[in-house]
Amino acid sequence: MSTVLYEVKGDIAILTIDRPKALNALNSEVLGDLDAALDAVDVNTVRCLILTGSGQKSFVAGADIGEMSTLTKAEGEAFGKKGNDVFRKLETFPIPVIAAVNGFALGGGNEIAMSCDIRICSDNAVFGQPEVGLGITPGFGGTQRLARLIAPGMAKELIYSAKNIKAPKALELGLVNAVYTQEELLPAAEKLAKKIAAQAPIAVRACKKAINDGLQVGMDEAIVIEEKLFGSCFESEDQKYGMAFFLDKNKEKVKAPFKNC
Ligand code: DAK
Repeated sequence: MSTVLYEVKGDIAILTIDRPKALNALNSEVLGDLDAALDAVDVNTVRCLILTGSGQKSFVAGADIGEMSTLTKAEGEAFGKKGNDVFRKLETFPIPVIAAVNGFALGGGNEIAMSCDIRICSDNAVFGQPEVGLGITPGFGGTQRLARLIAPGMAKELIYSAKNIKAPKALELGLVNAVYTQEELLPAAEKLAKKIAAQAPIAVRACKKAINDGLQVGMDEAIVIEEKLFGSCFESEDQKYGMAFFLDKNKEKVKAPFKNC
C-alpha cells in the first residue's frame, strides 16, 4: 500500500499524499513513495501535475517528528538528503506542478509546497516554519525558498519567530496565488492544470526551465538561458502549427490540440 495516490485525468494528473492519521506528515516511507510516484509519471502524456494531501484538515503537517526524534546525526543527514532529493525532483520536474494546499502546510509541508511551481490553497490553510521551536532549522530548503518567494524580511520574521499565517496573509505575501473554499480548491487546481496542459508542451517546459534556471544567475547569464530555450522551440511541430494557425485567415478554423513534438 503506497502512502501516495496517483490519478491520471486525461493530460493532467493528481498526486495525493495519503497519511491522514498523521496529517500527511512526511516520513521516510512517504518520501520514498513520492519519489517512486514522480518516477512513474509519463511526462509525454501528462502535461501538468497537481500535488495535494488527503482529508480536509491538512496538506502536509511537516516532516514526521516521531521518526526524526530518535535519529542519529548520520541518520538525520540521510533523512534530510532523501527529502531534499525529492523536493528538488519536484522543483525541476519537466512539467509544471501545482500545489493545492488543503489545510496545514507546516515545516516540510510549506517547503514541499514551495518546491512546486504554483501554490493555491483552501481558506482553512495554515502556513509556517515551526522548526526553530523544535531546535532545528528549516532543512528541506525553507530558508532558501521562502526568502526567494516572499520579501526576505518577512521570510526572516516567519522563520525566526516560528509563527503561523493563515490563507489571507499567505495570499497578501504572494506565497499563494489564490484562495478557495475546500470544495472549490481541487476543481480550481484542475481547471488551471487543464489550461496549462492545453498550451504547447515543449514551450511550457522551456518556460519552466528558463524561469527556474534564470532566477539562479545574474541577468546577463539569464538572458542567454532564455535565448537558448527560445531557440529550442523552433522547428518543433507545435511551433510550426501554432504560428501557422495564427497566420491562417480562415475564421472558421478550430485549433487542434498540441502534440508535444
Ligand atoms: N509529525 C508526526 N506526526 C504528526 C505531525 C508531524 N509533523 N503533525 C501531526 N501529527 C500527528 C499527531 O501526532 C497526531 O497523531 P495521534 O496523536 O493522533 O497519533 C495526529 O497527527 C493529529 O495531530 P494533532 O492531534 O496534533 O492535531 P491538532 O489539530 O490538535 O493539531 C497541528 C494540528 C498541525 C497544529 C499539530 O499536529 C502540529 O503542530 N503538528 C506539528 C507541526 C510541525 O511542527 N511541523 C513541522 C515539523 S518539523 C531536515 C529537513 C527538514 C525537516 C527536518 C529535517 N533535515 C535536512 C535533516 C523538516 C522539519 C519539519 O517539518
